[in-house]
Amino acid sequence: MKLRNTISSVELIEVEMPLVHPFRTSFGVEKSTYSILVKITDSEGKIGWGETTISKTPGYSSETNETAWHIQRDFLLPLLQELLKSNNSPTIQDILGNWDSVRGHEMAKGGIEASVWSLFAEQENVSLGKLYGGSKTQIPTGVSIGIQTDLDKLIARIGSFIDKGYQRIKIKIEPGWDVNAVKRIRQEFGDIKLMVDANSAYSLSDHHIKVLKDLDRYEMMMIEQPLAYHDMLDHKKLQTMLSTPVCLDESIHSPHDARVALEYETCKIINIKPGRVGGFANAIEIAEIGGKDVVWCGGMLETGIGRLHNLHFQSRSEFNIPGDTSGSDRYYAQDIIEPKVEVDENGFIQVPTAKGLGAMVREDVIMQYTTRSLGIKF
Ligand code: OSB
Ligand code: MG
Repeated sequence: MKLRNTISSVELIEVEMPLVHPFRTSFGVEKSTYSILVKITDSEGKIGWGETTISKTPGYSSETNETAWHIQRDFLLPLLQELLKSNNSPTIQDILGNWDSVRGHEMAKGGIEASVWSLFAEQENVSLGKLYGGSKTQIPTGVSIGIQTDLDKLIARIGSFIDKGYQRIKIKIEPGWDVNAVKRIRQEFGDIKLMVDANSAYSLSDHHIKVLKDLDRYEMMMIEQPLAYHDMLDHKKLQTMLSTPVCLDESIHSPHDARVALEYETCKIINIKPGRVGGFANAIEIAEIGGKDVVWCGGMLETGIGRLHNLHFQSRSEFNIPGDTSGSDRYYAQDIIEPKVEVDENGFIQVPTAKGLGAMVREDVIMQYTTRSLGIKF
């Protein structure tokens, strides 16, 4: 696929969206989501939207809203402008290749890349899901639940999501909030689809290995990123000690990382977050490398724009494991898209079929949450 009409402008819009519940993980508490939305307009006035899925602090990833703003404004957009002077109908691969001189900064790249896919869908008059190679009409989904102040609150919160239909429960864990929580969940809810995400809070110390082996007895779907955020070796050792599949999140930044992790049996499962791997072209490649039962789609508490992109991506056939894409209400009092994303009583989300993102972007609502913006004429 190639760009049909040339790009006339790109706007970076940083938003701060308050979460309805603070989200506590082993690396900190998030009270709001900070995203850089990317609005790309072509010479016919067609508009694409992307979301840069960064946080305020470098606790999950080394990127933050400040680093992404800097890299997008000072490097990625000038490089894109330069490319368009010599090639006015680039492909996604041309755009990514042109950014090779910028190392890392996957999320900064992914936000702009997503806006180009969205513009392609508008120009081609097709749904974004189709461009992402998907054909499913609905996707199975789950919810990721933060660390709570006590176990009763955790049980109540899980109960409310099970009542709403969510197919799978993921809880965040850290030393001191792990085996006790999982044991209680199994007592209260029996054999629900359950998994834990440690966000790198454990090591291969004797004490932690004991905890991880205790967790192994609860027949969970997987344990996500228990060890260091950049590790590929200790997770491999850990996987040989556990029957529960190890899932990598933070350690995977590219299709190459995914190949290393799977070929070296560092993990059995990969959480694909399109932003973390530099956008949807890489995310698709990883989905193809892993296939069914191996890959699933995570989330970064995205606003409606990133959520729609993830939804379309998950209409691909590989996604049979319920993901972390929850309904808009689970995150925000008011989403920036209409209609908002909803999970039905069987834990499925319908994939929009209309062209492009398949929902309306509420720029008036975006304005209420905007903390800064920058328009660049191409
Ligand atoms: O580790 O998967 C994670 C949110 C922010 C940062 C990291 C993670 C998460 C989640 C929430 O687990 C997923 C979501 O609901 O979007
Ligand atoms: Mg994770």
